[in-house]
Amino acid sequence: MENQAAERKKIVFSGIQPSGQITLGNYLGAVRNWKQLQEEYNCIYSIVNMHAITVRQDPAELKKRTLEAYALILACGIDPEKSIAFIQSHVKEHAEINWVLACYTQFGELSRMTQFKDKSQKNPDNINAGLFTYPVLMAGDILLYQTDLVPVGIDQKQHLELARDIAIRFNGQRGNTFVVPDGYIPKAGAKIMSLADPTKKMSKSDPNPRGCVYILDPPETIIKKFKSAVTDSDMEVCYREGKDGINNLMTIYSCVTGKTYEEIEEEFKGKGYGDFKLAVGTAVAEHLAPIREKYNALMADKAYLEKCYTEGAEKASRIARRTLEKVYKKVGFLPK
Ligand code: AQP
Repeated sequence: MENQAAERKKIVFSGIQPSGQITLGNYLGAVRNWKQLQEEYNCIYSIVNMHAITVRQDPAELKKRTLEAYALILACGIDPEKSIAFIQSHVKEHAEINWVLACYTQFGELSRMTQFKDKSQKNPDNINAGLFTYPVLMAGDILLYQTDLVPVGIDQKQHLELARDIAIRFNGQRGNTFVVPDGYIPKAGAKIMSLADPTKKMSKSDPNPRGCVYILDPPETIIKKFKSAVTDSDMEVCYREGKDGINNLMTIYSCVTGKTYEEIEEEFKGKGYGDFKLAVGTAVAEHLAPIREKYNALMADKAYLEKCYTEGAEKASRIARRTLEKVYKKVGFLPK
C-alpha cells in the first residue's frame, strides 16, 4: 500500500548548469525550492553539464565545477536518499531523446527564444547549433521523467512553455507518450537582479563579480557586495516601481528572513540605505553559512559524492530508458 502511494506521487524535475559559480539568484529562484519539494514529491535533480557546453567552457574547469555543483545541491538540502540527484552526461538517454524531439520542434519556435538571442549577443563568435537547440535538450530532460512539475526561475519560463508545446505536439501526432509538465515559479525570488545593475538578472556568467553573490562567498565578501549594491537617490526603504535596486534587496531580505515587505518597510523606517544594505548582507551571510559548512564537509569526502552520483545516474537511467523505448516505438524505430 505504502509503495502504491509513493508511486502516485507527482514527479518534479529540475536542473542547474555548472557554467560558473552558483549564485544567490540560482538559489532563491530554484534550488531552495528543490529542497522543500522533496518532502511532497518524487524529485529528480540534475547538474546539466551538457547544457553548459553551449557556451565555451574550459574542460578542466567544467569537470571541477560539475562536482562542486553536485556537492553544493546536496549542501543546499537535496537528500540523495529521498531524491534522485545525478549528472546529465552520465545518463545517455538525454542525448538520445534530444534527436527525436529536435525533429518535433520547429525552427521558427527556436528562433523566438529570448535566451538564444541574449546569449548570441554575448557570444557573437560562437553562435553554435547547440545554443540554438538548447531548449530541445531541456525539453528532453523534463519529458524523459514524465515530469509533472518543473521548479525554475522566471528566465526559464519560455523554455518550459516550449517543452509543453513539444510534448503536446508529440502526443497529438504519435499518441499519448509524455506527461505535459507545469512550471513551478516561486512567488518571491523568481528573478533576482544583479547588485551592480539591478535592471539585469543576476547571472553566473556575469563577468562583473560585484553584481553577483555566490553561495560559497565568505561572509565578509557577501556583506561587502551588499554594502556596495546600487540603489537610488531617495532615502526610503519601500517597494515601489522605479526603485529596482531597493526592490531587489527587499526581495532578497524577504526570502532569507521570511519577513513581508510591510514588515521590512516598518523595520527600516527613518533609517538610511547603509543600515538596510548591511542588514540584508548580514542576513544573507547568516543564511548561507550552514550551506557553506556542509559543502566543505562534502567536498572533503569525494568517495561519498561519487557513490551518490553513480547511484543517482543508475536510478535516473532506469526511468529515462522506459520513456525512450516508448518514444522509439512510437516513431517506428525497429527494435534491436
Ligand atoms: N537571477 C535569477 N533569479 C532567480 N532564478 C534564477 N535562475 C537563474 N538565474 C536566476 C534559475 O536558476 C536555475 C538554474 O539556472 P541555469 O543553471 O539553468 O542557468 P540560467 O538560467 O541561464 O542561469 P544563470 O545563472 O544566468 O547561468 P548562465 O550565466 O550560465 O546563463 C534555473 O531554474 C533558473 O531559472
